[in-house]
Amino acid sequence: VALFENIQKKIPAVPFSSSSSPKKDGFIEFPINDEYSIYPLLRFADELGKTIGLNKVQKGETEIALKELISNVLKHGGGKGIARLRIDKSQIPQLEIEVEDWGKGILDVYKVLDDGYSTGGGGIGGGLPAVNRLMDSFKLISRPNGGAYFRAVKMASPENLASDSIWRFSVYSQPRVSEEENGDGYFLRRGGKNTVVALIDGLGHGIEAHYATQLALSNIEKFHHWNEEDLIQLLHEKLHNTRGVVIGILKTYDALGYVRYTGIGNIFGVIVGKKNVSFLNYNGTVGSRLRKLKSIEYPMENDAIVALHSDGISMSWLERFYEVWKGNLQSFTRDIIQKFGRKNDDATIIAGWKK
Ligand SMILES: [Mn+2]
Repeated sequence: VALFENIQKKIPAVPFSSSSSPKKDGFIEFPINDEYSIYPLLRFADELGKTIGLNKVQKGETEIALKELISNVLKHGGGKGIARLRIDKSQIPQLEIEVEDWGKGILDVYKVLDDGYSTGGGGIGGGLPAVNRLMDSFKLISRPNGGAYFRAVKMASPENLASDSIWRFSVYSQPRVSEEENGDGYFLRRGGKNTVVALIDGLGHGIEAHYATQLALSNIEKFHHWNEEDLIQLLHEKLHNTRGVVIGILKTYDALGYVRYTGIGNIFGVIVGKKNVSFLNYNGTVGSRLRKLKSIEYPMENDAIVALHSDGISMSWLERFYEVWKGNLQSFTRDIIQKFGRKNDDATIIAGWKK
């Protein structure tokens, strides 16, 4: 069973696993037979969208996703299927779409989600990647005996998550002395109400480390909204011809009192606050040796600092925190590199401050 799941927005108090056993309660079903099957679906989705307060953009995105899902059934899913729609108001109000077909299934679930990949048959090739990008959550299951299942969710803007706290970030990176290419890399992307941070250290240093890290970055660029466990699994597959990387991924949420961290190998992560907490990393190397891993949530109070850095920086700064912390993130990251950076390795630090 090939499974892919992508949840872009954190829903408070709902475990991730809840979406893997969807109940059929409250769904309205629509048969998919031909190109006209889309019209009743679009009308009903529009009605449901109004009920939960989707705005114009959200309704437009849902419409495109629906069209792509139905067109996928017609072109690649054997031409027949079923679509289901319902709304759920129990948490953040949301419109849920399920589509099933009885075609051949999907051989490579990651590949069909790559932008520019075409499943052939004259499609524009942007179908499923577009659904993945436009919806707040997207899941697909390809069954071993044929057929595919898709689930996509559009959430109304969660006004109740309005926030009074602000995250700031600063990054500082330098390659090993005498080396031109940096084997470290970082990713920092601010979403609506959350931020995705990744720190990557290619094994060793120099051009090959640089190559592995850049390949990881180009995939994170495309798939940063996936849940972190799936993202690291994807990177592991994409990097199998490289020397591999270690990686730490951090997600922060403006309105929530925690951050989520997922890490493999030698990346140092810590929250410096009333109490210091170090992040747990799993053993392994992305690209060559990876066991099952889990994201972990860590409480984070306002005014705390979070820092991720590569092993090119000595961890001893933590005991001498007030020599480098002057209430300014930029000077903090620069001073850490200058005072605690090792000359014989690439060194990178990303620090965040929740004010
Ligand atoms: Mn290193």
